[in-house]
Amino acid sequence: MEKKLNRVAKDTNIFLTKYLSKQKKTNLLYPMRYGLLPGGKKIRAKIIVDIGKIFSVNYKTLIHISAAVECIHAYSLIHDDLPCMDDDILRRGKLTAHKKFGESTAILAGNSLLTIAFEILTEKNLNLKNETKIELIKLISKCSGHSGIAGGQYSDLSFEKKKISLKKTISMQINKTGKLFSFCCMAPLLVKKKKRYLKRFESIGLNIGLLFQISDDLIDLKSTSKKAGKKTKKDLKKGKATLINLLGYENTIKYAERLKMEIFKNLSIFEKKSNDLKKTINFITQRSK
Ligand code: GRG
Repeated sequence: MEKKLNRVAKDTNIFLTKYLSKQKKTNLLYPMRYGLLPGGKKIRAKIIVDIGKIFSVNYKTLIHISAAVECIHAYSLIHDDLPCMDDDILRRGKLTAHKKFGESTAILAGNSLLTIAFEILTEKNLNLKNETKIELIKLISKCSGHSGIAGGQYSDLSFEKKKISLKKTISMQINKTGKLFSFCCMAPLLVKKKKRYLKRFESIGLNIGLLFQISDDLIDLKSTSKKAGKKTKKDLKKGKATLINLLGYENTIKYAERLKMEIFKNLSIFEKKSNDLKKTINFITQRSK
């Protein structure tokens, strides 16, 4: 599984390196590269490739869409680390973008990564009908903005040090982390016009997001900064609304097992074709960074 993940990460990085090298040279390109390329697992790209495999989508198309997703993900991490948000100094084992380049540059590099994602999806060499490109851009916009990543981040910050219900915590995590995964799960279906499966894969994506968030919270609780490449043991100190803080360790593990079973049940009709995706999901639950 890790070999295949590395392959997808490498191909996504090659695409992005080439793409950025063809851009007009500006002062923001280096900080954009810094936040985007080295160190990230590119797990969202792997999920796009795994689902693309179920529906026989062309690999080049999948990497092209993955590149756009990874730009949005990198923007969200750069902004998440800012002093006005989670105020972190370490990300992917290196200084965070604002520590390295200053706050205003980090904000602008993040903004530029967000907008370049849309540019990537409009490219002529993405061999899809304009109508499909518009559907992809609309969905990724919805998953990134106020009803997705940004909205979830707003809730996450406003929930700090408050008593928040399980329902509200799950809904915050679905927006902050789950919506981008749901885009990854639905994008190959939009490409192949398999609209009858959209709802099923939206739900799979949201559940993968929750599972991913739980493993992130477990890393914060149990891992070290050295292993994780970012500061750990922050959630409790900051009074973050997490499932572990709400349900306790044992019940969170049980909840994660139920999420995984539900995802696998939803995949059962695809039999062997979904094996790669199942392996990626197992990797998410066992990851250490
Ligand atoms: C600032 C608009 C805005 C949003 C921030 C992404 C995010 C929302 C917050 C990050 C906080 C966090 C720990 C979320 C949990 C899920 C997550 C995005 C983890 C990091 O993603 P990985 O592990 O990172 O895929 P790599 O470095 O491998 O790319």
